[in-house]
Amino acid sequence: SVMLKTGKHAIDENLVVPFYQPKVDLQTGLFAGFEALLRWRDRAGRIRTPDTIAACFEDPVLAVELSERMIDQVMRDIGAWRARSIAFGHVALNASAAEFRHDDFAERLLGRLRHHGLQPGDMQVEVTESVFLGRGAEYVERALNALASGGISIALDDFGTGYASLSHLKRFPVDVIKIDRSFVKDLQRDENDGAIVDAVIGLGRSLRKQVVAEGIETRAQHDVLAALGCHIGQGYLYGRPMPAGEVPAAIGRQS
Ligand code: G
Ligand code: G
Ligand code: NA
Ligand code: MN
Repeated sequence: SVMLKTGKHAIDENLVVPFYQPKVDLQTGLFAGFEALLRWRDRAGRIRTPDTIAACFEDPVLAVELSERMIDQVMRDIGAWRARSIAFGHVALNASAAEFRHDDFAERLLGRLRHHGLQPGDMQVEVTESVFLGRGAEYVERALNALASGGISIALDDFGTGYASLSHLKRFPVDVIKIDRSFVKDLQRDENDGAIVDAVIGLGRSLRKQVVAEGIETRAQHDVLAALGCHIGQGYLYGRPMPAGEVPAAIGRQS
């Protein structure tokens, strides 16, 4: 298909460009870390978003090649920030079900981390509940436990939109719950969204997991989430995904 060809082009030409979106501590207002979001440069030099190569994330071969390019570039960026003592906190990396299904995902990531001389605390891995579908739960458990025992924290992304989330929180070493932005969008108008967000924050508190709210675009959304005790916020209100080169200045500006 055209999409797979396009994705192959991005991989072959090494055109994967991670962008970084800040994650903000809702109590202090300071950056707690960043989420790495894949971007790629097309033949005309334009920066494109993953929806233009989404099918590649489902192709077992291309997904791994894309993720390897992404992981190495992210680790080079982190290495450069570390060398300049830039306090970036951590970088959260998205892992698709296809790449996660490879037997050696955790070992590969930990190996790249050592290769680049980074600390496990520099990184977090975000998975959606789709990783729990398909292959056996024992397999997912093994992979997540390997990441966790290597010191890499794990976030459950798009929480509330998947299936059977509560048993996953109990069984797997999940450190962070990311409330899907569909629940944040109408927080002002929709009482049900408020109740759901409140319940998830309470769940996080009881289970001792950090709660991140995604898609915060307005000060009013921020105020509600901060008042409810949500730990971390992410969204256009605090910053759009930016190239690595803009991260040090963005960190400098906030203090
Ligand atoms: O950055 P944007 O909002 O356009 O991202 C669109 C989707 O692509 C999101 O679901 C996001 O999780 C996913 N995505 C972004 N970067 C990566 C990546 O490096 N790996 C994987 N597997 N998914 C990514
Ligand atoms: O699936 P995941 O949660 O990883 O997707 C993150 C996506 O959400 C990225 O494509 C990112 O660009 C997008 N995003 C980040 N902040 C906001 C926001 O405030 N509003 C909207 N609509 N999208 C956002
Ligand atoms: Na994500
Ligand atoms: Mn998400």
